[in-house]
Amino acid sequence: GLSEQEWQKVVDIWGKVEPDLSLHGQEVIIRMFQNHPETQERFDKFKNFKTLDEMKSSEELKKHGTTVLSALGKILKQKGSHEVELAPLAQTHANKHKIPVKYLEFISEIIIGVIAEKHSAEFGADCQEAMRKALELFRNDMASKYKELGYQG
Ligand code: CLN
Repeated sequence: GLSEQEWQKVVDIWGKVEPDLSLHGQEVIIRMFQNHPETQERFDKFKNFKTLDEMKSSEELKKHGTTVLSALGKILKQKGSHEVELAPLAQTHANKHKIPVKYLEFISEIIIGVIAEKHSAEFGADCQEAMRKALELFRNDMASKYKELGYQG
């Protein structure tokens, strides 16, 4: 798990992300589609986007980015006691969207990359490490839930 100081770093940096959640979310989703095109295929509503312009000008994509990051923020703020928030997410991502754990790894690295770019001064090595651990915990707990649900992920 993470120490109290590590959780504090995670929560503090999230406080820098939150005022501009939709911009961060849009960036995360676009970068994920560009770096890992197989993830785009999972979205009926986005799979036909071809160009970067199309992605950038989509309000729907921006809205989805906000949805994802606000769900993640709620989870991170639980500092590991996220059972209640995580269970429904594991349920939909296993049974409905069929999202392998590998894709959760992709998005985790991208989230770290986007924060590093936008908040380099506040997101030093120790803070990055804390965020990486928090996202690992999130993924591990998603993976355990997946198994309970009979999805190998
Ligand atoms: Fe996701 C929908 C949170 C990673 C694919 N995702 C949702 C919803 C979230 C949410 C809240 C709406 C409610 C629901 O269906 O449940 N997703 C998250 C969080 C993360 C996340 C938090 C990790 C940080 N999701 C992913 C990916 C995966 C994916 C690993 C593919 C690439 S990133 N998510 C989906 C899909 C939907 C969805 C396909 C359904 C979108 C729609 O059609 O509305």
